Amino acid sequence: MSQAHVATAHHAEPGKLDDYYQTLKSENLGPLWVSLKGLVPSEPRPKAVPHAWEYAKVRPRLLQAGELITAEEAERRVLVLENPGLPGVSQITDTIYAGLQLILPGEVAPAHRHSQSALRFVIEGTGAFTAVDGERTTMHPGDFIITPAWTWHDHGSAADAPVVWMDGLDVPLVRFLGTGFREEYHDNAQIITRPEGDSDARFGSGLLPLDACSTHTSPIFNYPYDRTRDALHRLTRSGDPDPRHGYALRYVNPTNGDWAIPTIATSMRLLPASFSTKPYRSTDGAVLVLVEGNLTARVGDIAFELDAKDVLAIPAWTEHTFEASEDAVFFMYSDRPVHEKLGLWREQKG
Ligand code: GTQ
Repeated sequence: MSQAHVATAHHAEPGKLDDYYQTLKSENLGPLWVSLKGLVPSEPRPKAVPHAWEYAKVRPRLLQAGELITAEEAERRVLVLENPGLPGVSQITDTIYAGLQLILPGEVAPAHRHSQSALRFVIEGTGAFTAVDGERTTMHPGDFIITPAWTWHDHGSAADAPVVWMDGLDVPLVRFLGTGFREEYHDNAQIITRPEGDSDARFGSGLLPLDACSTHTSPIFNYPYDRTRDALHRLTRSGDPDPRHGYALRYVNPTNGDWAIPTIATSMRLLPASFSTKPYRSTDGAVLVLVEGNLTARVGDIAFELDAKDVLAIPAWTEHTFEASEDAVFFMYSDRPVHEKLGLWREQKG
């Protein structure tokens, strides 16, 4: 090896190096050797921490909001689930937004549209509706409803009791990319142009209109819980549950086989009574909503006892297991499609 290739250690005087860094800073330059390991980490280091929100504790806070402000005044009367590791940025994980939205009988949450994609997962109550692009769908607990990016949407309620659903949006991702736009509709509620069930008739039965094209977001508006639940229970009659995911089905865009929302993976899972999953982690950070039963979730080194309607944040690349004492059904969503589309998704089976 020639002399020129032999690395030699330079021990600059400490003051000199600091002066040099100050000069670099003033000239909008930075020494990569100081930041390299942080910029290119050996593995993901999410800022989010494992955390659970007990519905029994959040519900009274939502009802309090219902006494203090109307849905119309608030535009969206939502309590944002803020991860303790990410204070003040409205994020439940490093890339996902989650909130619980309350609508009371007779209220309207005015129509608007935005670049962010949204999902609604109904937690409590029947008879509220959301309208998207001229069609309404009535909400039932466990329904998974889609508001595609840049579609007009308003919410209302013909129920006789409070209705609460979870909002899941790709807000942090759109913020990071700087691609967010929003517009208000000229009226509170949009004009209804199609009968309820229209999108289901066209796209929701394993059939497509003859000339249907591939769409970014699934054209199925509402994936009703009774069908999802029935499918999961029928799975249990043949074949064993997956050791890490239990009986698991993903919501699909029927026009192209992709996830139902291009930026958000959504799935529903059933763990049979006394089933425990094997350790698992993946690069996507996830949100879990328990629909039925009880669940012991171990995420990193924290154990959570979840009851129905509780919400759990599972940070990216954090090993977790689930244990069900009775049959448990839970909804999950994550940023997995974005990882997959960019060739970044990884999983590790412990
Ligand atoms: O219902 O349109 O939780 O635009 C956050 C932003 C709900 C909505 C949220 C929104 C909505």
